[in-house]
Amino acid sequence: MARHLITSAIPYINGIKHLGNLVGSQLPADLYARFQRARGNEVLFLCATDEHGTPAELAAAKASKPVAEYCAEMHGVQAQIAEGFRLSFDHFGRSSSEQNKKLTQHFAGRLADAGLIREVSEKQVYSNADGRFLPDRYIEGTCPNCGYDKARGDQCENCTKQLDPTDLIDPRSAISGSTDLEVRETKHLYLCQSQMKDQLEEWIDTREGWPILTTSIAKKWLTDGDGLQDRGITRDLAWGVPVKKGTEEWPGMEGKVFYVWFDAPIEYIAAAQEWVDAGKGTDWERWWRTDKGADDVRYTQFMGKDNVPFHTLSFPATILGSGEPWKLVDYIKSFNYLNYDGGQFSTSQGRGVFMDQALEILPADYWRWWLLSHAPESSDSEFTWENFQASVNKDLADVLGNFVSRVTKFCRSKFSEAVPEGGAYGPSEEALIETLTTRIRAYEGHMEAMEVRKSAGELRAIWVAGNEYLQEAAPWSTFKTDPETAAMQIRLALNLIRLYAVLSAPFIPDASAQLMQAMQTEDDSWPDDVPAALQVLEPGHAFTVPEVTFRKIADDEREGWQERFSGVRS
Ligand code: B3M
Ligand code: ZN
Repeated sequence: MARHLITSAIPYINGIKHLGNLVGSQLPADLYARFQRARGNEVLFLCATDEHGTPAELAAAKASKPVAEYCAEMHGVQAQIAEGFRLSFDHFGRSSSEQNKKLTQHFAGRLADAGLIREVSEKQVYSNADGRFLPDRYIEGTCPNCGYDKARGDQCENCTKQLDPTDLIDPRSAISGSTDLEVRETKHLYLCQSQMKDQLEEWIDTREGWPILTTSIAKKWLTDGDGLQDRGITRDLAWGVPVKKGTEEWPGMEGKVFYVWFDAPIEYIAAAQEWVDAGKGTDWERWWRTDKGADDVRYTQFMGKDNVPFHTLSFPATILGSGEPWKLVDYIKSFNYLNYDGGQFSTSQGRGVFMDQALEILPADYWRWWLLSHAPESSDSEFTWENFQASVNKDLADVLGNFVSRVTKFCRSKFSEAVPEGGAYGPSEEALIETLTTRIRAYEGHMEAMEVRKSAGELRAIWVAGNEYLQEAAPWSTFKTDPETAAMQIRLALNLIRLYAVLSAPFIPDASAQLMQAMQTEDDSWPDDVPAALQVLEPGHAFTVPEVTFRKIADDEREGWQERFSGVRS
């Protein structure tokens, strides 16, 4: 049994995420976690809310709430929506936890002891109108790298370049819009990433089979311009992890907090501690400490491409620099962007479909299927309502749903609500089993490789194979002349429904559970042996005809949604 540690990038606390966020990290991570569990492997799947820094402060101010209260509330909201999408986290933590605070301060202390942190007296932007320093996202302006005019002080959304607020051209305050800014002196801590350049580069060069999207972004920041830059890891903010050297005060750093991107990835570790402290697990170190058994763990991270620099460079620099035996990531699966109907999904502009809205319209499985089967892997992809309607109607309703309904209803009307006996499988059944075996092995290979679209394509082909068989075997005609053979065909088809439920569960868990229940079985063992898997439901085994598994989306309904989601969310 293999052991898989799986983390999804932790979503910012500042509001409900849109479908583009979902498909870029949490949803494919869930697919992989469910698949690994289904294969009988041990999985620890962690996520959390990213609660510090300017995004949280800004959102709380907008909601007129104290930031701690705002975060607690929004964590609850995000946790509930995650459940609605059936994201099967073993724990959904909070980066503002006590565990993360301690761990973050611990790492800072270790890095300081290793000589990897230096104090810098620097000039920072101060807003006279707002009466405060303006770090990160409090400043907007034009990106010096690509010219994008809405770049933020920490990163340009357009070209992914990590920025410092003072890099921006024509800066303005994101709080008040004021351009009455001046530069003042303040002291901050820098992580000496440049000292670790060779170590990081060697580590990245020796990662096998990493996606190009991941390594190319990492290499770019290692080698572009002057190479890897030291990063400021503290901020003049009130909300965050107070700057300390382990458990000691840090002279000169009073009233400052760590930069949100310093403590956020450390939450991956803290979430495992939270999981134990919440009584859900017993030993977090065997997942995270290579001296305590984590050597055999395979650690996979899921994220959007804009998060890659932090996960390939900054976080590994923290881990390696600590000199302690922490587990490093084994594989980073990164995603491009999902666009919305001719433009971008945008949280700040309220453009697109947000997770809560999606669930108001249709159950999670419809969204999971569409999003995963159109995951932005090799390039950006686009959500359109037409495509969503077409995929749902075809793949889910016509292919899978229809198969289930025809088979169960036919059996009930011609035989009974129990698996009929019939004779032995003939040549067309053997041929189907062979096709299915080949396809199921391919499906496993794609899932193992986290090729999300290819996996969906293979699963769809597995559903189609059953439909084609049914169409050809035509038990409804066979029945008239040879009920014995029709019985055998239906026995196979009912077994296929169970097999589909098992194979499809990582994609569409609710529908799979419904089918398992209709087939009145709890045997969800993975079909390592396909012929055997198609004998699990024995003659006489009772089943029920399930309610509609997937319904079709009508044109007027689709038009209504198109209209409703054409503007911006207020
Ligand atoms: N919260 C950014 C994002 O949600 C950030 C990820 C942190 S992962 C440690 O895209
Ligand atoms: Zn840019």
